[in-house]
Amino acid sequence: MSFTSEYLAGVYETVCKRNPGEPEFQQAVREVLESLEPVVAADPSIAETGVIDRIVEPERFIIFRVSWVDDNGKVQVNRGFRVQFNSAIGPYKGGLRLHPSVNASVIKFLGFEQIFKNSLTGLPIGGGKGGSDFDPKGKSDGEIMRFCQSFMTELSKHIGADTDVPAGDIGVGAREIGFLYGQYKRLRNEFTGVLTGKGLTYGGSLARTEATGYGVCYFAEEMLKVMKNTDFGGKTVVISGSGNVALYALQKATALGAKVVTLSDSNGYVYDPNGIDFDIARQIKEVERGRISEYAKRVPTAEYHDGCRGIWSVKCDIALPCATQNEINGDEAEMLVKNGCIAVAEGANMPSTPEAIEKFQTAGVLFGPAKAANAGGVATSALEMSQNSMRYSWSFDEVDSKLHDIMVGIFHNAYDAAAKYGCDGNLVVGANIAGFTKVANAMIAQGVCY
Ligand code: NDP
Ligand code: 2IT
Repeated sequence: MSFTSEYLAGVYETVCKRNPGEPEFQQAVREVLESLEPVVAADPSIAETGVIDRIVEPERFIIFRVSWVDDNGKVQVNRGFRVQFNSAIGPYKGGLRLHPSVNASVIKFLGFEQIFKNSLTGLPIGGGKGGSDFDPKGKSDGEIMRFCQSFMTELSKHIGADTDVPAGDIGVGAREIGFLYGQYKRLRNEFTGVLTGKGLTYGGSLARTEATGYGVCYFAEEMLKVMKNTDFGGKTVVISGSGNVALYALQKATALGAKVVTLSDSNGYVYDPNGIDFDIARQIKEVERGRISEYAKRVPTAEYHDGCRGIWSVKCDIALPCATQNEINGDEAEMLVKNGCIAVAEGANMPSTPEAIEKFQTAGVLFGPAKAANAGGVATSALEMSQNSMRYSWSFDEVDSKLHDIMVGIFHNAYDAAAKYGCDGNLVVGANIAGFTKVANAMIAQGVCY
């Protein structure tokens, strides 16, 4: 698709010139700008505020060296990042990703998406993201700790409970948040809610571990109910990934009456026609930190297939991609459509390529975009921040019930915004417009300050 608005075309051209060789960031910006066409058409004066020109440029981007000593006494060097993208509606908020594929483009795409996602939650959080090209796979606990301590030694200069509050993402879970938190506290001598996803003994929130996966299912449940008058009951579900988001999406989809037949990692996928057993999968992935191939060794009805992309050829009613960006391309989307898939809700960030989204939407497949469908994780992080401020903890059911209401609210916010701008049922457009509007209004009200 090319832009109808010359103004938006110009903004996109500037972004591409300013961020050359950053395909993921350009892809994320392009999708949002395309969604804003009806907003600009309805109110061309928005160009004069410069708000769209400003929102695509990070407020601050920090890049730093992270050196640490491995178990053999050898010095290792990684690169650390934190993008503080937008603070119009609250302190910067977003996860930290540790994966060898992390670079400036990946961090900026994630930080940009986070602005709109966080706005959609209805809670006062700005957009940020960070991480490193450090590969946690095969590292000892000691190596992970030394890396995290070195990473936080620099990051601590830039964050704070009212400034920027990081959390987990790929490769960052409870263990890493613990090491990061310990180092921050040691450097600052401050017990404060500077990170979320903390352990329950030191300020963490009940249900944060489950929140992203549960949230995807709550969002999908509302989308199925409102747009197709159906639910998860009796449906076959394909879930990709086998990390934090995938595992808890599996648990909730199963509880809602669906049969989840797959999980994957970057090496391959498992298929179990009887439905994947949550307890066994969690034991292998969360407790033993093993590979998903292990599942097929323990469960006789399951088969393991080498190569993760074959997962999209598995016949299903609902697909929940929960691994990584661009994991479903146009051909794979077409396969899902041909096999009768009726709904896709994105647990991962930007897992569908633009071609895949187009295939889903053209075929009438319900499509819940990441920034709406996976916002439950960061929403619950914001609930953790509230609990830390109050020095109080809510029960699991209290947090889960707020999460449920937030996800239902996000669906309706996106659905209504799409309808208002004549794009009925297009939740990509709806989520982008609804997320944008709140941030843009705050930026305009605060003047040209960045
Ligand atoms: P985890 O590290 O817990 O799990 C990541 C999973 O994705 C693993 O199974 C991993 O397999 C797989 N994966 C990672 N990279 C690739 C790749 N290049 N190709 C294929 N598979 C891959 O991360 P999360 O579950 O936390 O995150 C999953 C997705 O959800 C990410 O896109 C993240 O940004 C998003 N997300 C996470 C939230 C959270 O609260 N944690 C909130 C909102 C979104 P392997 O072990 O082989 O690498
Ligand atoms: O992509 C995301 O929303 C996350 N990784 C969660 C961020 C957070 O601050 O909880």
